[in-house]
Amino acid sequence: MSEPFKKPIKIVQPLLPDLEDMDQKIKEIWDSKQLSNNGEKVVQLERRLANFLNAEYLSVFSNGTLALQLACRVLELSGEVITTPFTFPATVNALVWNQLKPVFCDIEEETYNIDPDKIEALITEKTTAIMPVHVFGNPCDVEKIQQIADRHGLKVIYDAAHAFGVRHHGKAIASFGDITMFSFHATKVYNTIEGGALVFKHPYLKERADQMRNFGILPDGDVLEPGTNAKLNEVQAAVGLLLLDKVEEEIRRRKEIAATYAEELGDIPGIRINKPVDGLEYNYPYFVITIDKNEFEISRDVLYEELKAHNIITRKYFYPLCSNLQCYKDLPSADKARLPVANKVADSVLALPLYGELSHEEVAYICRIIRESRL
Ligand code: T4K
Repeated sequence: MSEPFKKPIKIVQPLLPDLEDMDQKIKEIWDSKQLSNNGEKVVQLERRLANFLNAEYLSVFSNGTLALQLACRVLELSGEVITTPFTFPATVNALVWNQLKPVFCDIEEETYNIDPDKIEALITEKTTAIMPVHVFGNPCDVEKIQQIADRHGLKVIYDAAHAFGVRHHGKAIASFGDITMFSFHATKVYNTIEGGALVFKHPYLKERADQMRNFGILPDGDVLEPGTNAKLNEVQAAVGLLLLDKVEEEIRRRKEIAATYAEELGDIPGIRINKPVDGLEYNYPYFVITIDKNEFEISRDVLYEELKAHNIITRKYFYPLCSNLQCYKDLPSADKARLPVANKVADSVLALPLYGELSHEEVAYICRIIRESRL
């Protein structure tokens, strides 16, 4: 068996601006003495992001979770919202923070996304929206979901935390649904350290969200609806501006690494690689495999420990499943028998290290340990 790697291989390494470029931006901010509250850099970032993401109406926020919360608020949702259990807790938490009841729908085994064929059975007279997640950047079946929403008069909010820059059959990922949320957390393909954005279908939604991220203050100074503080600051916006020039190169490198992984691991019995769907311009946010314990001979959990013992840090995204968390497990829709695919996937999934600076030596080492672990 191989020796542990000389230094820990992290699952993610944040994309960083060059220090000299950052110095220059900091100097500009210091000179302006405007540190937050819709300063010049935030305005510039919103314009450039709108352009990059093909979005007509876009706003940035201090993180993706608050952005999702505000999306529910500006759409005036109430009652029940159908969502996926196979996601980061932030998705479901955002509903509960708006006094909305999450209703879990099972997922597709191929894409890990919400299964559109199982949504309609969950709709009641209390349902007001669907909140699907483009899991690991793979687009949901947006057409089927929109047809269901139209038939039942429901809103659609996409959690596209992982899907920055993704295009499907030539269409930008944010062109679907009423609102789409992107996360710009440090661990994402593109980041502003902490941050997020909403892309809106209608300008009035952007107008309301812009007020709500600034305490709900209206142009005349009055507050009609109490808002929150979800503003991005100027230093974070500067990071975002600089990283917009680097993100395409980052994605290109990740694509190469993902191809190496696929080549090295593709023929191992019991390993299935989560592949981008057809017709996709993908962003390679994670490299995810699922382990079939019977064929691979050891379980996902044993493989995780084996990799850890060799200084390779992986993540069981998304385990535990949201529907099995203490705070959600007693919901009627959280019953394991109703979510067989999601439970199976959550028990077998493993995200491997993926970032532009991951070296060929590191990828080769990770693949070797995975092969050796079943011997
Ligand atoms: N919806 C979905 C589907 C999401 O996945 C997320 C966030 C959200 C909504 C909410 O968006 P935000 O409010 O976060 O904008 C991480 C991230 O914190 C979280 O943003 C992300 N999803 C989630 C999938 O991953 P953890 O708890 O796994 O993070 P942590 O601290 O364990 O870090 C992961 C690895 O990254 C570690 O190996 C260390 C490394 N790392 C991390 C940071 C922050 C670094 O090397 N440098 C760093 O600065 O949640």
